Amino acid sequence: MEKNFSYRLTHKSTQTRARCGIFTTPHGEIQTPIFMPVGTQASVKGLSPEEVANAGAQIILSNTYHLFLRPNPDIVEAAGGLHKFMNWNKPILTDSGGFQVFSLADLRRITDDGVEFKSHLDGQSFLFTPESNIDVQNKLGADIIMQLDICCKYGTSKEETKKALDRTAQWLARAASHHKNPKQALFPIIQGGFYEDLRLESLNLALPYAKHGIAIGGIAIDEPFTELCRVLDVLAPHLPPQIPHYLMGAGTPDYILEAVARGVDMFDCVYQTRVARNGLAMTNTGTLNLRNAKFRDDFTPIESGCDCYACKNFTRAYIRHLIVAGEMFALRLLSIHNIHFTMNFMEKIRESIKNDKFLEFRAEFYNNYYHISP
Ligand code: PRF
Ligand code: ZN
Repeated sequence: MEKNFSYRLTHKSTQTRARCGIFTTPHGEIQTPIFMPVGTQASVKGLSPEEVANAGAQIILSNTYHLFLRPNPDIVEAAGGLHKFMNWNKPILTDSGGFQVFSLADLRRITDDGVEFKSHLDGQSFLFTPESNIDVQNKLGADIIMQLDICCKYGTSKEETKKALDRTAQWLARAASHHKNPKQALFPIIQGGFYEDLRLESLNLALPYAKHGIAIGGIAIDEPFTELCRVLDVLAPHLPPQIPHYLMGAGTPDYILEAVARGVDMFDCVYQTRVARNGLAMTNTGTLNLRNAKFRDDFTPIESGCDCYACKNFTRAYIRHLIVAGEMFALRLLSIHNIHFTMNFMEKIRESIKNDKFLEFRAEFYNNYYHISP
């Protein structure tokens, strides 16, 4: 019988824990380390699936919380699943919504059974249990689905963090026994905040369920960067090498470089498309704010040598004009460029790992992008 999922490591850095691999899913292969553009509402904001694919995306992320509230999972199921509904034929990952619900703060209540929350749209109350959340993700039909988890904010006490990780582990067991579709890989999520022993405990509780992949949650939120690195350093030696490791909600170049060095294979972030909507372009020499008047008569592309649609066809001056005039085409062009830039950055990371030059690549990138020498 043909296997629905497999992960094949192709290269390992001798300098760091960085690795390259190929993750096979029912909708195709993913080269890791990989960045996943975010399409919260079954759309990468402003772009057609064709544009997202042309920018180099191999897999996108969507959100159970949002699609549960609107249009609702039955509609997506009736459409034939998320892939058909949004006309994206490559792999999709859906996040459980644990993090979105966590962000609602006063609009939620957590019990052993699940999490009760009020819709940010109309205030209506709902309950996600680990089982009902799987039902929703089964209907959406993504290739990779995430367990319902509890994410603590930075600064949460050890006692409360421990309670959240215990519940997260119990919810994992319930999610795993409820999930029956072999065409969807369920990833457990490691929590445990910023406490070394709790992180390792959470990892050990997740391991028996980590068949196809494992995720690290609860970091890359608003903690200092050094704290994120510290948690990754604790986990890195213990992550099972034969499956992909996904760092949830991280995707700026510095986070990617440090996490790849610590063995992380998958990333997602709204940064690329969110900052595009503020006129920001990512380039190899740092970010450019195209609102700036100095670009008024700059008739060069966002980044020379970039072969994205925006750079091949338009100038900084034109895009600045669109931003100032409030034209939505500006955000589309910047989103295309930022996604293309990041996909290309991942490709360069993979190349550097293959040539065993990851550290050299990282040092050079930092030097050019952040103008700092590590
Ligand atoms: N849990 C889930 N999704 C997430 C996170 C998490 O902890 C994070 C934290 N960076 C981003 N997205 N389910
Ligand atoms: Zn470009």
